[in-house]
This record gives sequence, C-alpha cells and structure tokens, in this order.
Amino acid sequence: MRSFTRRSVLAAGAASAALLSAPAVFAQAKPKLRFTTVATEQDIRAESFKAFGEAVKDRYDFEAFFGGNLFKQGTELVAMQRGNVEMANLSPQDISKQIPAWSILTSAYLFRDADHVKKTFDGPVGAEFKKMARDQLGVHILTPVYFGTRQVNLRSTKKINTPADMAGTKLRMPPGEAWQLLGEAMGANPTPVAFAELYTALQSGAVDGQDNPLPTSRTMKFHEVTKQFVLTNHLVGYDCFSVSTKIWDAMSPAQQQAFQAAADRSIAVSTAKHLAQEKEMVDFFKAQGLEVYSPNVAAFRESAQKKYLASALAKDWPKGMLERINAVQ
Ligand code: KDO
Repeated sequence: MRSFTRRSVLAAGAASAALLSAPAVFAQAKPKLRFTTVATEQDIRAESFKAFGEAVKDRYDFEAFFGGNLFKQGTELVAMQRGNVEMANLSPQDISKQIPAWSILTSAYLFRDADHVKKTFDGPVGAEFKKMARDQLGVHILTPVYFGTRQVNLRSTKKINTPADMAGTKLRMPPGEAWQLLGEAMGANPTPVAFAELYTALQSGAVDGQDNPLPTSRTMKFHEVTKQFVLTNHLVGYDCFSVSTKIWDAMSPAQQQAFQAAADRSIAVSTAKHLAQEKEMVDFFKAQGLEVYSPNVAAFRESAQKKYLASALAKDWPKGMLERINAVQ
C-alpha cells in the first residue's frame, strides 16, 4: 500500500474540488417519450406530432415512430401498458376492447363534427371517459385527434344510395369488434385488413372498398385504385393522443399544464388543416376522374343507429350517455 504523502493528498483534494465545480459533464439524460402511430410520416398529423415533440424538448426526448413501424395497428395500447412506449395515438375502438363502455364513442353517426368531439372530450362526459382510461388502463388522454369524417370509397362504379346497395360489398375495416360493427352498420360485409396493407388489398381486389376520411385517402393515394367516394359521413374520425400515467403523474401541476397546452396547440393546427383539406378533396378526386356524390344519408343514419342500438356493444353503454353526448353543443 503506497503511503500517501501530504503532497498527494492535497493534489487529490484539489482535483476533486475542480471536478465538482466544473459544469456537469454528463447532463442528466432527459426522459424518453417514444410515440407510436399508424399514421404515416406523409400524413398531415405527422407535422403536428413533431411540433409537439419540439414544444416539450426542454424536458423530454420525444421520438415519433410513424406508419405502425414500431407497433402494428391495434397493439399500441398493450405496448403502452407494458411500458414499451410512453405515448401513442390510440383509436377509441382499441380502447373499447378493454373498456366496453368506450364503444359508444365509436358508434356511427354519433358525433356531428370535429367541434362536437372536442367539446365532448373537454367537458364532463369526456372527463368520465378519461377517468376510465386512467383508472383501468394507466393511460392519460391528452386530446382527441380529428383526422376527417369517414366516407365509403369503392373499387366499383355501382351507384350507392342506401345501405341495401352495399349488400355483399367486402368493405375493409380495421381489425376489432367496434370496427367490424361499423362495417355491418353500413350494410356491408366487413373484412379486417391492417391500414398498412390497405392499398395493396384495394389494388388486388382482395377487398371492394374502404372507409377512411378524404384526407387519409389522399395521403395514401387510394384514389389510384378505386373509382368512387360515397359521402356517407358515417363516422367523425378521431384517435386519442395519449401518454402513460407513469409519465403524467411524475409531472408537477405546472408541468402538466404546459404539456397539455403543447398537445392542444399542435393538434389544433392538424384539425384546422384536415377541415380545410376535406373541402378541397371533393374537387381533387373528381379531377382525378372519380365519382364523388352524396347518397341518401338519412337512410344510412337511420339504419346504422338501429343496428348499433340492437348490438351487443350497446349493452355496455352507460345509461343516459347517448342523450348526454347528443346534448353537448
Ligand atoms: C384505419 O386503419 O382505417 C384508420 O383510420 C383507423 C384509425 O383509428 C387510425 O389508426 C388511422 O387508420 C390511422 O391514423 C391512419 O390514418
């Protein structure tokens, strides 16, 4: 054991004092926020998700994974619950797989428009559904993310006026019971295909059509492999921009407020862009040679609502909730 001379002890003390006073060489690593979404990086929403990441970058290392590349469609919620991602754009249909009451929020012709969705989620009804997600899933829902109102898009040129005209049509729907019911409610034969495989399924004729909003169909170029859009307006499309409660609960109230404000600001930009683009897309698709027209929407609405009320899913709807949502102005 080398004897410590007075000089060497003094030298060690000076060195450690210098080290302690130096600026932190290894800054505290910021917590990572991995975010998964099925939307592709070309989608209007991508820009808003990235803008959110920019807005929180002083506290978090936000990393977005688009196109379902990290987690396939329908597996995002379980991935969050397992701690494999911290944030996701969850479909209410996927949430309803674990919280049956949520299926009311996925029913055809329920929400009138994007504003009705936002007002519902911002008010007492939304608070009840967010509490279910928090208590039962460990998910904090920041805001609904409107991405357009769903329209029927078909490979055939057969004129569609009422649900009866959809009989026998293999209508692609995302996988999951709530989505399959939506396809049935439109009078079609719902066929589950993941979003990432949808263009190929249309091109090959594996399915006869699909039902995304016009902006999504534009982004994914579905008009290249289909012939018509039937403006059924059957579902105001939205997902839920969500964060794990593990992350959310670690924030102070002021940090939660800033995080929430960043989400609201960035998603509001996406909503405005979708509303504007939906108006432009009718002329765009007509110019591409597709038929774009309105069917007998009242006939679709009446038939769909009847099917939902008679469905097994409706048994899980909280009493009086339909009326409360309709009453939101
Ligand atoms: C779809 O697969 O049709 C769907 O519209 C389902 C939505 O919940 C959402 O996942 C959406 O795809 C993606 O955001 C792509 O637009």
